[in-house]
Amino acid sequence: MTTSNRELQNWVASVAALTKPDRIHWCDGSEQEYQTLVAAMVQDGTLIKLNQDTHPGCYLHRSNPTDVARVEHLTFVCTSDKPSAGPNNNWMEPAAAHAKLDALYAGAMQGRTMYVVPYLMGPYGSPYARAGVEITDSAYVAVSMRIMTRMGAKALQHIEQNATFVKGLHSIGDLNPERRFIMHFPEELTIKSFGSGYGGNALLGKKCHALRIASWQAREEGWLAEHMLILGLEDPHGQTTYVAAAFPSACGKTNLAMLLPPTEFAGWKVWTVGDDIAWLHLAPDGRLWAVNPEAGFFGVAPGTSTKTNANCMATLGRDTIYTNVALSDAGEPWWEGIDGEQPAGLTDWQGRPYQPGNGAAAHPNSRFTVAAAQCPTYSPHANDPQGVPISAIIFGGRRATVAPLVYEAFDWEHGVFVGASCASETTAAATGEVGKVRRDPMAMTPFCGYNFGEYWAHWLSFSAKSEKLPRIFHVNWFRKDGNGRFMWPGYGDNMRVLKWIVDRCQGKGQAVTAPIGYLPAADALDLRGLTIDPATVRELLAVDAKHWQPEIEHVGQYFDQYVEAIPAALRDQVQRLAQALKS
Ligand code: SAT
Ligand code: MN
Repeated sequence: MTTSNRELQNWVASVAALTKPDRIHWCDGSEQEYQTLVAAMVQDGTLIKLNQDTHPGCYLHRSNPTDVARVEHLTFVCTSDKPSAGPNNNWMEPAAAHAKLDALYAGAMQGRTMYVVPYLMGPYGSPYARAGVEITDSAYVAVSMRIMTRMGAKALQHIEQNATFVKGLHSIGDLNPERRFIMHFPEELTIKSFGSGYGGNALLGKKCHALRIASWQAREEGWLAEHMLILGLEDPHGQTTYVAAAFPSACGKTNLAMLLPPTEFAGWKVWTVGDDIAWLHLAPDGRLWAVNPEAGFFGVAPGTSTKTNANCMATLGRDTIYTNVALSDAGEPWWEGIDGEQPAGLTDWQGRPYQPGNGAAAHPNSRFTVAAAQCPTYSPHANDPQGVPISAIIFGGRRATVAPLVYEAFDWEHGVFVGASCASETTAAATGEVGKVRRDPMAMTPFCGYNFGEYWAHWLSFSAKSEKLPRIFHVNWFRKDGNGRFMWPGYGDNMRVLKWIVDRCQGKGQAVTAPIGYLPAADALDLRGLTIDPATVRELLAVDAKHWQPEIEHVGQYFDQYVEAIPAALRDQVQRLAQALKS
């Protein structure tokens, strides 16, 4: 395979001249190609074949132990002027960044195969779909891209017809964390990633293209590229309400996207459109429509079980690549929180006989890579070219205190403020301290490809363009009591909160007005069948000025670092809330 696209030809030739691979392989995305690459990786030990009787088509990959998560401190946005990247990004001058990376790429693919991986983000035939080509020296990346994106010959055809594509160059290098960089050049639609084979650093269609580069393009072109799941809630009359929800990595997006309603919600169905990324466009009807640019799930394994996410467990039954989970004697994948007892004779994620003293058997950020089409609740509209119409946007994070279970913003502008003032406790999805509260606006802190101040202004600009924008909500499933226990059961029971959100979108659901927004009125949440103390429910919905005053002060200080980029409307929101909390 090769291409008639001159720019692509020239780029591949120049990368080959720099990196000096032994072979060049153009990926066609076929099943046969996938099987050939997998067989070669089983041969060389990159993949371990799992028990094919119980887990047909499933494999385990163990990454380098220093390469198990995104590396935010090594991730850069290289715009020609520094303020465009904003205080929310690491910045490097583009020419210096290219020089630094090109020196690392020189000869880096000697003895290796260079894979040319054309891919499409978004449904085939969608006006919103965007193409990219990733050049990589990792067969694991090539096969993962086949699961996560629409990869191969059809994507190349799209490039040949539409000409523009994002250029992503990736080499695992020698996996030395000292020589690891994830660089973005949004003005050149280019990504350069070196020294990591881990998902978010190496599968360039995902965070690098579909969020960092796409968010830049979205601002220029008037749409939104967001770190959001998309789901449809079908009521017993067959009417489906679509919502998009932004939570930081490893805060339950995959679980919410595949939610199984409690038995009290007979007749309700949840449809999964996406679990991580949404591209949102204002349509001629004034509504915001969403497509999921991805075709697969790269989800967190630990904690996934029949109890927490039965649909996900069903999705994972076959044709899944696991990364950094533990391995049982029977050749089956295992992780903390999976169903059943911990089997004897486990091998941990580093390939050692499991010993409690070595930490968890599966890495806390161990992952599965699986085609979305395998999900039993995969929406029949997930491939619709125009996407699905969004009625509600939900922001959230992991907060032991402060944020109540759910509240609704007063209007779009207030909703943008709610999103911009989000915070969450950090997780194992990125290297660094876990459990530390940090501001994470719209769950985009690691993913916005430009200055957050301009990003919020872009969000705010939508209210002038339509009167049919989604309502905006904030949720927090992670409130803890004085003993450090979660107060809300979460998982399937989150349906109770989603139901109130659907009710609000339909002009029903009762609410009371609080300084921070509209909260569910007493009895407005459907808690039938749930054993929960009424005092706990009151506590979950409480807005405590004692907690909110320092919170709003912190938000104000956080906004200060954006100096003149911060929209006046957000400053006004800080003032308004501070006032309202006093009275
Ligand atoms: O590593 S990824 O960015 O792909 C997953 C995540 O952290 O959200
Ligand atoms: Mn994510």
